[in-house]
Amino acid sequence: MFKPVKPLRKISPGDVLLYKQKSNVFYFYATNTILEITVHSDKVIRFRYSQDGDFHQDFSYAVMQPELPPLGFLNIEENDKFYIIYTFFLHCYISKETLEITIYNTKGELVLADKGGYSFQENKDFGGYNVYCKKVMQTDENFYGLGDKPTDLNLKWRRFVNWCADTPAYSRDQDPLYRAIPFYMGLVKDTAAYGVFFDNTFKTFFDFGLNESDTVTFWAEGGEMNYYFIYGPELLDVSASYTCLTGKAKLPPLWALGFQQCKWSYFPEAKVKDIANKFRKEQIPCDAIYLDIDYMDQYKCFTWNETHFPSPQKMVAELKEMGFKLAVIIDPGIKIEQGYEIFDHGKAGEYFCKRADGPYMKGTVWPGQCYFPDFTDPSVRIWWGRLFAHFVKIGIEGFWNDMNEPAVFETGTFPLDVRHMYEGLLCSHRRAHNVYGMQMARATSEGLRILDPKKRKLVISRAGYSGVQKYAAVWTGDNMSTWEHLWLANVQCQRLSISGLSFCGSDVGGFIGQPNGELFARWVQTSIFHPFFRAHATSEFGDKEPWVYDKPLVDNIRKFIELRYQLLPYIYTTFRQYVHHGTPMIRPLVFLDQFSADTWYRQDEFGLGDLLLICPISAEGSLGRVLFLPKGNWYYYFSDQLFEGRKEHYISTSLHNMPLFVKAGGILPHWPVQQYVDEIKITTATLHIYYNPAHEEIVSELYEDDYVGYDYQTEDYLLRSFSNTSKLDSVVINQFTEGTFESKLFTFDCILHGFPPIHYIIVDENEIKYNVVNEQIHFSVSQDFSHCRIEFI
Ligand code: MIG
Repeated sequence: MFKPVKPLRKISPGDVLLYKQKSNVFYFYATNTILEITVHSDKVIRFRYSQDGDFHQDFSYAVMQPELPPLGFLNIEENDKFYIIYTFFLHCYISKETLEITIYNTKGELVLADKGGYSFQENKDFGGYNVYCKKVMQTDENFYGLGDKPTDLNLKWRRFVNWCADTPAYSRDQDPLYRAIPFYMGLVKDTAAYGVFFDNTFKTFFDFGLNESDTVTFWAEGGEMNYYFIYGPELLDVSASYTCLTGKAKLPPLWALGFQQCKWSYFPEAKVKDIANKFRKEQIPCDAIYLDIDYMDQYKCFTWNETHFPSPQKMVAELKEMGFKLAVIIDPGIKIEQGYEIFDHGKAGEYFCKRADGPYMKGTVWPGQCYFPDFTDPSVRIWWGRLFAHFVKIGIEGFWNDMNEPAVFETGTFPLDVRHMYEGLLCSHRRAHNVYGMQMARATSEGLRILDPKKRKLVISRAGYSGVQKYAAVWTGDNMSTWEHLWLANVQCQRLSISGLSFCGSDVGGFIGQPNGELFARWVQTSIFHPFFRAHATSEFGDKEPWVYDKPLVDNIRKFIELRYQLLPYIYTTFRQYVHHGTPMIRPLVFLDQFSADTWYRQDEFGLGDLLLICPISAEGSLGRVLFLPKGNWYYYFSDQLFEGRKEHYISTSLHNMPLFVKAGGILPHWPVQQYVDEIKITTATLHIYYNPAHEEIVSELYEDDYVGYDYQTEDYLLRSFSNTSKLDSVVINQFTEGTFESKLFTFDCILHGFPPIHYIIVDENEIKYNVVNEQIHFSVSQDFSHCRIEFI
């Protein structure tokens, strides 16, 4: 009568029967599986498995135009047990008996080995297979990555799921959150770091030794086992290669690196102006103000509430006068309402998602009952992109994509039977869910580029899949005004950054709740080092703008926002390095010094670019803290005291300073304080030059372009490299430049830090004068100097 259901068996590939090679692609035919191995570069190898004799059509939203170095060396050999693929850096063994993969570097160190490796299990409910991959977790192996998980930086002994979710007021260790970034990095002891990018958009899982110790498993509820192995050997290289594989970001307009003020919601227009005036009156630098959903007419996308905003164009122009950009929110849900133009067009064009049997996907969000565009359809993206024409015409420059997990009030997200175009591949929401938000951001970003090809815009997105960095910046979502969330913001931004998403930040001050002044000030201090720097909050808990606190706190907050503006040339240069090389802007300590085991579990300290090391204070009433500095020597920014790296130090801090260090030998540019990025024509930048007691050469960069357009993509930029060679008796600085952009700078004011007493200074053959100000040496050089020698007494 009642038959017990047999649990479905996982099937393994079996013996290899034969193999074929087509240039850099290999096919291994085993009893139950075909394995395709593509050697993309000497460090990047793709593994793809199929069990029905053919592969799915090859397509990826993440990997579109990978920019990898050309393959240098490729060879295959075999013995009785293995096929062995050789590249310049790797030896990849494929077992003839089990199809298991084992990868060594050329030093013979084991980097990544299958433990059982690939297996699959039929998915009786939906068809296809659940696909699994099991790897050895080596002794002393540690794990990093996976996007926005609000959990300890090192992922060891934990399990995670990737399924974009609207998760307001999330808590520590909650999983999943808004993004799906199925990419992790492993660090085997200190020597060999690698990455695994599991390019599968279904719900994916990662287990780092929780289920079975000594084992890492990743699996998906559909699609193919399709992953890229990325070799380092340094973590920084792995992260950079992953970014080059899944798509580099573009440079944002410079204003988007300034301070931004948001609230749910500023309205009516008078309130917006009031906020703008307040910033200027308080002399707190700020570049952008945001409008949340209440600017719309009944929350209908691409409309205005005419009572609250009778003349948006005039308002944008007036804000512009004052040096503010305006950013507006856009949600994906389109209100079902005949006569509402967007709805009518969307319906006529068949742009909305449908359920399995034909009805529209209907769900309630802010406007009430809505339909939702299918952003996986190219024609929908084109339609959507054009809808921004009015915003662009009236001068809006920031576009904030929210609710794109997609979020639905009643059901959390779409039911799984919803259909998607998926670039013609036609699939259910099971496959399209994790890319929905990313494709909305893409539609926005590509549309804006067409509408205004000369001027960069800011696009931010809440949801995203691997590669979303091509289209948008991200923020960590609906956090809370607590000290724990300040700590989480630090860890989440480090993790996002190493997962390809450097342009990230948190809602400064916390979205939900009322921070006291100390918490707000510490949040600002942390976030001036996050590429996306925006205060945001619900209105529920009263005002949270920087000026609502006591005067000493306001002064403190102002001082640190001013520091952000002084550091803009450095942050912009670091952004350019990310855009150009894929290197993460924010770097966890282990990325700065993986050779020191002390860094493997540390998570408070982080680097911003090549020269700065920050350790935020995230405890109430803190008077100081212990921190660990990576290799090298480091100057405390506020006193020039020199600290030795690879050691723990106790740093005492009042609210007026925070652990901020500059790398010895670094040349750190500063601009004067501005109230917004284009306020003054900057013709002089300050170069803070740090003596290097270790006497090796340190190269620092300074990058300039027009800060708004795209000409930088065709050589119209200026990249300066300053090489600083500190010796016992002198320091020599040489400047080299690249690119055709004509600098707006005339001079550099140089300030020396940590130098022995000076005898004389020679710049391009001439001895020059210097001044002593507050016991520091100051001197000026022309911006095009090429050689500077500082002789000691
Ligand atoms: O259901 O637009 O994360 O930043 O202020 C909440 C209102 C919708 C969530 C976003 C938040 C935004 C809010 N939104």
